[in-house]
Amino acid sequence: MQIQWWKLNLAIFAFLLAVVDARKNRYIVPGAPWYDTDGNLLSAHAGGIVEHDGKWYWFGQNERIEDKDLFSGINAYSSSDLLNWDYEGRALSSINGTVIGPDTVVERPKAVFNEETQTWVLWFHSDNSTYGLLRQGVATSPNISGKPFAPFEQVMHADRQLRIYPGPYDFQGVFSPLGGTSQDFGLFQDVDHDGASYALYSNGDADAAHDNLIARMNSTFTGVEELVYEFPDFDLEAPTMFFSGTRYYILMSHKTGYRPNNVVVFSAEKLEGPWSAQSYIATLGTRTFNSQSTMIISVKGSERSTFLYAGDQWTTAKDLYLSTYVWLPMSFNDNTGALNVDWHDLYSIDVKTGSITVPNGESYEAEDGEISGVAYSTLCPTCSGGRLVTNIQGNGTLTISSIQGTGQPQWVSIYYHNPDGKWGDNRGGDLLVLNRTATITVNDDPPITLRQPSGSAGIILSQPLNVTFKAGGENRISFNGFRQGLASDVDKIVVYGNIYDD
Ligand SMILES: *[C@@H]1O[C@H](CO)[C@@H](O)[C@H](O)[C@H]1NC(C)=O
Ligand SMILES: *[C@@H]1O[C@H](CO)[C@@H](O)[C@H](O)[C@H]1NC(C)=O
Ligand SMILES: *[C@@H]1O[C@H](CO)[C@@H](O)[C@H](O)[C@H]1NC(C)=O
Ligand SMILES: *[C@@H]1O[C@H](CO)[C@@H](O)[C@H](O)[C@H]1NC(C)=O
Ligand SMILES: *[C@@H]1O[C@H](CO)[C@@H](O)[C@H](O)[C@H]1NC(C)=O
Ligand SMILES: *[C@@H]1O[C@H](CO)[C@@H](O)[C@H](O)[C@H]1NC(C)=O
Ligand SMILES: CC(=O)N[C@H]1CO[C@H](CO)[C@@H](O)[C@@H]1O
Repeated sequence: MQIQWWKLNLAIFAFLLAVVDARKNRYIVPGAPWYDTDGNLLSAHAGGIVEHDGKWYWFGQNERIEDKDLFSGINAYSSSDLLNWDYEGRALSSINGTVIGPDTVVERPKAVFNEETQTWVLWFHSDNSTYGLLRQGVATSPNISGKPFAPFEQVMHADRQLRIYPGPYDFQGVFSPLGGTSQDFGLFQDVDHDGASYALYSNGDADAAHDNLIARMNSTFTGVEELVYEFPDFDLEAPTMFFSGTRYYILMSHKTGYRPNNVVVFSAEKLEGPWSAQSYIATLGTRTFNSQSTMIISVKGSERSTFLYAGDQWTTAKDLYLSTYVWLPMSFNDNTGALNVDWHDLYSIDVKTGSITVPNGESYEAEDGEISGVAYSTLCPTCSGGRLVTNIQGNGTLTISSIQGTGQPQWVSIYYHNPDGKWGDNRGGDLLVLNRTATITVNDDPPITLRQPSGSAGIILSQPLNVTFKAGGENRISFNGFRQGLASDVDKIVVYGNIYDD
């Protein structure tokens, strides 16, 4: 039989297309590991985002497990739908022997385009390893990213290739803004008014400091020119700002290191103030869903403007690479200045219209499952169905059965209760995040270990899990304590549709 090569080639081509298509994310999933379109873990922490030519560009700290340096680089990613991100390369890498060397601190990168010079300017917090220098730095580039132009370096991994495109940004220098100190960094460009840009930062931890500043950049966006407002003695960090069309809102976290706390918001009609009193943006005891503010994504769609809160769900300094992202839509009231970040296990966003779609999942209550050993079901006033399953440790197990699956990777949200933590905003306080750890087994698959960071009494948090069930209704999930230890209480699980577009 004669092989028809063109048919074979067409089949291979169609197969490749199908593989690529099958991997398109359908949802934004707060707290889940996020993979770029090459299949690598997305590493863009404490980031900033900017829209350009119909695409979003996300700049963030590279914290990959294989890069051990304190400062290894700033990564850039691009996306036209906010769901699927292409790696655009290193915007900036460390430079030996300079103030942005591998043993220095370069954090919270934010990029902005300057019309006057037709230049992209990448701003960041610059410091030494003990955070004693408290400066800002800038790098500039004629292009927002370097991917199509620069040659790349290939790094081989066991199962994949990581391409590192050296960034196009040229390091310009670091400085002390207005002759003062600068800690953390946020950037706001007032595109709805005069297009001016502002540096948002704290002036540090010295006794005379603890203030939060809004300072106007000069016309080339390469320096800070004038103090516009100072929040006196608020002792906050991780600032990010947006303009709603009526009011400016600034979000900031308290200073508790990598441990999350309750992010606050202030609002004003003018950047010079008067600014409102502060208020919390999320349910107390969730510590802003265990995240710290970093940027706001403004989606100005044809039907509505949607503003997404974007925060970092940090792990610890030792395992930063496992930190994830919490992006959630915000609702706010321009009459009162109230702003809320509401939890969704997952959602999709239509960047053309600006609308958010929250899919329905199938809920399975823990108390309806099979409970054995020392585990038991008990009343829980804040739980769905009014009950949860507790004391999951030792021989105590919970098994939820008859779960409907699709045979494809699906998101499953585990609603759990871990009240061990003591939330608080004061840095001197007892702020430990006390995670319990569960061992979760899906059907007869190898067990998964799930860290369950604490909330507070009665606070039910939800964590996404990527699960591949068998197609049909014959699936089960069981919960044990990791190494027989105490796992979190389980309220329910919610099974959603497929992770990827069909
Ligand atoms: C930077 O210094 C390290 C350690 O001395 C060295 O291994 C590395 O090759 C240097 N990198 C560059 C780009 O010079
Ligand atoms: C960082 O800078 C401060 C202020 O100059 C200094 O006291 C401290 O020793 C420096 N840290 C390191 C690791 O060089
Ligand atoms: C910027 O893009 C232009 C093409 O638009 C290219 O010629 C140039 O080399 C790029 N510059 C850098 C620094 O990548
Ligand atoms: C802005 O500030 C930077 C840093 O001081 C300086 O290099 C630049 O020339 C300034 N731009 C203008 C227009 O003054
Ligand atoms: C589970 O362990 C407890 C002691 O921790 C024991 O009293 C009980 O009999 C055990 N139950 C089963 C079903 O093995
Ligand atoms: C989900 O799990 C599947 C199967 O292990 C894996 O191929 C896929 O990359 C995972 N996707 C995400 C988004 O975690
Ligand atoms: C964020 C956090 O507190 N993580 C802790 C979870 O538990 C592991 C070990 O049990 C600790 O090493 C982490 O620090």
